[in-house]
Amino acid sequence: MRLLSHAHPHRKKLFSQPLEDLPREFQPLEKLVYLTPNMEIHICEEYINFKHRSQHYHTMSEESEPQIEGSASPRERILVHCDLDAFFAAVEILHHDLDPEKPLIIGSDPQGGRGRGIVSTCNYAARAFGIRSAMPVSEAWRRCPGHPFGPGHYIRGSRGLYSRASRQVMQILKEPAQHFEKASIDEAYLDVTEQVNGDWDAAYALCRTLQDRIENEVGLTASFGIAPTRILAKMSSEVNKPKGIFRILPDEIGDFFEGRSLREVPGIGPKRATQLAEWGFVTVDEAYVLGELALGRMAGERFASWLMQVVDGTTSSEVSQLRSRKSIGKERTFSSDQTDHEAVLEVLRSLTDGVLKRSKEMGISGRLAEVKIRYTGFETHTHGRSIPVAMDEPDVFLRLADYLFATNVQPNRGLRLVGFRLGQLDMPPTRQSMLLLSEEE
Ligand code: TTP
Ligand code: MG
Ligand code: MG
Repeated sequence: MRLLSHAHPHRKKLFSQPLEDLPREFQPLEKLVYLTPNMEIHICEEYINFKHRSQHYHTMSEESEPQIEGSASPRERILVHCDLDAFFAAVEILHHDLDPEKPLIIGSDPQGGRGRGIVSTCNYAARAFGIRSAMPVSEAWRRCPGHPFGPGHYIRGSRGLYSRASRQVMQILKEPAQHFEKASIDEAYLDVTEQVNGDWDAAYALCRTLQDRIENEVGLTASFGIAPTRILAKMSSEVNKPKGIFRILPDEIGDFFEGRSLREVPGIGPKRATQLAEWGFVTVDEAYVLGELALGRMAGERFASWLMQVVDGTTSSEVSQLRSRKSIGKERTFSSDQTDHEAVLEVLRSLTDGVLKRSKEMGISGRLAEVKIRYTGFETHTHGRSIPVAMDEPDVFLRLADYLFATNVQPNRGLRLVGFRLGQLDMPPTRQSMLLLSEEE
């Protein structure tokens, strides 16, 4: 139902190839839309941001898109994007009870300014020195040296802490949302349209509540964006950072882009922005008023079409776990290399079981079973097998894991790690797909 709304009625030209230069998240779905003689619209949609492509077909008649009075139209979803503020740094401050007013930089070892790695992130006090994520750590040191030369506090960071904090936050965000999607370690999308009954003020109040809960229960500050599409929600969460909430109503999108730098649009990288600036286009509205045709001549048709859709508010508003996930996996590293393969197989079984439990919780199924084996000396092999339809039945994957391990493990070799991964993810299995499989057995 909702998918139809993504097919812009005035723009029949559809993507046939992914926009290579956009980050995965914002690559539009590859779509083929065609009309049948009885005016049915067929949408063939390919989730191009998956490693293993899977196709979904949707069929619906054109009249079946009613405008329901009093509630949001199918096109008008209310999406929330939440992004934690200076995430890694905030977790370290909380964990080590550090002074948030002192510049804290998380990243590779600065080695007194000679370090060759990069900055992961830094707190807002460090940002005042001009330090940013992905900056060479030597440059960060130059701007704000560490002890004993300056006030900078440099930490390598501890992933485990961040994952734990992330899980706590996601648990809070998941609660009220019918559609929830963890997009990265510190951000998530929520479709709250139904929960707030299409009311944008209620959505704002909900974000305030979530923001307070994250602060009180986890001790971290978060920023929220509320808007009708994913990309707009993501851009909004940046606007009032830190600890901000910003909302773009559907009729405010044009105003929002007025004077806003093209560089602020996720998906427009420095290369593209520089190219556009050379032609004299620095802001989104300057590029937009050119029109799709003229902009397309200069910057490429796919880019032009995409940018028009961003400003028209017709890019994706789909919130689904599947968008950000390629696979679900678990692995175990042994403290000493194992020669008892039977015992390792038992571990593999319990990991597989854990993965399938997790996928059930998330409402996700998969087609690919993959077993990973690392031998003494770090030599790593993965062995995979696909089934014809996506499933989330533990028994099916336990048998596949057994089979893949037994037929591939090299006898008499020490094992250092074993893992299981469920790939080629899809929505939960339909009754039909279950039937198909049982017929094959
Ligand atoms: P971001 O949300 O991009 O940044 P942030 O949370 O640190 O700051 P902001 O307040 O602007 O949201 O990234 C989340 C975490 O991901 C960040 O804390 C550290 C990590 N990260 C890296 O390790 N390398 C990077 O280049 C970036 C951008 C982030
Ligand atoms: Mg963040
Ligand atoms: Mg983030």
